[in-house]
Amino acid sequence: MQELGRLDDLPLAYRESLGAQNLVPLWPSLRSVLPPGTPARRTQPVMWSYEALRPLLMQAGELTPIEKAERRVLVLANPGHGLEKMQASAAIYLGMQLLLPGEWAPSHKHTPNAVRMIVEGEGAYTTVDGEKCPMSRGDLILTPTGLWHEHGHDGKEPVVWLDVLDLPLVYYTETSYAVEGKEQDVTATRLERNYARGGVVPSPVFSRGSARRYPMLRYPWADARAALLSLAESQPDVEAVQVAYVNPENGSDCQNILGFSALMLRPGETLNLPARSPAMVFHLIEGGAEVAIEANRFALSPADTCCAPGYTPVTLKNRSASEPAFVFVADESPLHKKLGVYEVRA
Ligand code: GTQ
Repeated sequence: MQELGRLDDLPLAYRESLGAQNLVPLWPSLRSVLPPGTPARRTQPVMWSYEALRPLLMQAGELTPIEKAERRVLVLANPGHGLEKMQASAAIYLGMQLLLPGEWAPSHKHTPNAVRMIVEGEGAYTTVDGEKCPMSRGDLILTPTGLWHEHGHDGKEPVVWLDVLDLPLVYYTETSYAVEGKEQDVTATRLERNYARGGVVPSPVFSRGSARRYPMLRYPWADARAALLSLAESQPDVEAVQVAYVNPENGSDCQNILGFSALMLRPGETLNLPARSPAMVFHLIEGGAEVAIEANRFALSPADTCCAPGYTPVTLKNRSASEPAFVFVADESPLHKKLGVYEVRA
């Protein structure tokens, strides 16, 4: 490849004249903004151990009252981006949020999309757009862009969940903002049971009103887990036992920017994922798994989380020969597909 001219090849006076008019020569930077073959990346393979972070999260519960935090969250930050950027990858933000019994995280809405993957504890709920969504281990609750949401807790134990947001991307595009609201009335009944039977959905034909953009806000783990087990049983040859969290009205990704799925690793299974452009996040719900990314071997126990950069093959291994392992996966594929940059490399 042709070597290009460097900045210090240019006379100082010329560079100063360019700068004075807010002009920059492209050629000294051309190879860095358009690197050959594979993108430059900041996202590093990183793992966050739940056992290691949990005491610090509980300590935050003692140090900072909820009124002083609004959202009591420890952000899972990728050092490759700089911890202060609060990014797991280019588009993904991850945070572990703690709500103690009796606490309330007040209502707001914002432009970034969020989901919650419940990690531990019973009795908390998120009210989204007037719909009260109870939280149990493994449930996925959506709080899509622009919908009011607040968190409450009527139980007795600390409740922790993993927040996954597209905040880095929305912030980068200078479209990130929030609006504070007042406590929501619970006005909507929970609609998720309407979609619990695959293949039949509420029909709009004889009733007025159009389908909501986000018809399903809570995806119970019991249903996703049962779907994985029946998939594994009915299609023993299927390459990956995986279900996607989709809009049940039209089968599209459940949110606009990030994609979400659940994966079952059969006892003893090794799953080789090809290098794809989107970065990915793995959060272990149940069992034991090893995630191999380049030279890294992350041994995940329940509630551990790790991330993998894009354009990198990943190998997932069930560490048990007798029990299945269940993994929650978040990735940037809806974004890449919409942008037209999605790629799978053989
Ligand atoms: O629960 O609404 O981790 O607004 C970051 C921003 C959680 C939330 C986060 C948020 C929330």
